[in-house]
Amino acid sequence: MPFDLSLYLVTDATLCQRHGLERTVSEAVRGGVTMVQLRDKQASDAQMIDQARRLKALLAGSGVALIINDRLEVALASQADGLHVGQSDTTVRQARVAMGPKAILGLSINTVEQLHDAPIDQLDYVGIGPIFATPSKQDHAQPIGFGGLASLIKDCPIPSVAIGGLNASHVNAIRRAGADGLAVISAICGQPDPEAAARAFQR
Ligand code: TZP
Ligand code: MG
Repeated sequence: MPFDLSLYLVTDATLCQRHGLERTVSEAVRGGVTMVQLRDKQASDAQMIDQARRLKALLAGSGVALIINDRLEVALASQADGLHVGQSDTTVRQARVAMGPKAILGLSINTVEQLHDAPIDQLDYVGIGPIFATPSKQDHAQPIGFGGLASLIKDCPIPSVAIGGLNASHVNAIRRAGADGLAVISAICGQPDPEAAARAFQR
């Protein structure tokens, strides 16, 4: 499946409670979200498989790819479009073997060493961040700012998406740094109107 990193919604179970997961995602897609990652650190695999299947049905025919955070088994069981892993999760090579050549695989990157160590030939994109400190991820790595983002992107031969503390006011700076898009949790999840919150990024 082709994918578009322009506005990548990462879900959060607590913040999405405001409108419910499915309603948050469907409204956000109506507002212009181009890619969705199901991320839930608390749910069991079975719960997450159920959520993923619902989101997959909801996104069918929209052209919006569904990516699963961390859990290879969930991605496989739900036939999601891809998997996003962190530095300490299922390895990219394992995921590629298990999911096959068509799956969309993403890896989180925070330093130039991590970029150089990444199996770039097995990856479809990297998530770079956090750009700013954020309460949305516990124990996140050191924020790198727009300067850190730009210098990592200079060395990065594959598409990239910036994450961490971003909102619609950052779109131009992220573009100037060379990223293909922004990934956000709190700027859309938990907002009073997820559709309007997503639309704000397009203006
Ligand atoms: N990885 C790095 S920062 C982050 C993740 C999952 C959280 C981003 O959330 P927010 O609310 O967009 O800052
Ligand atoms: Mg992870």
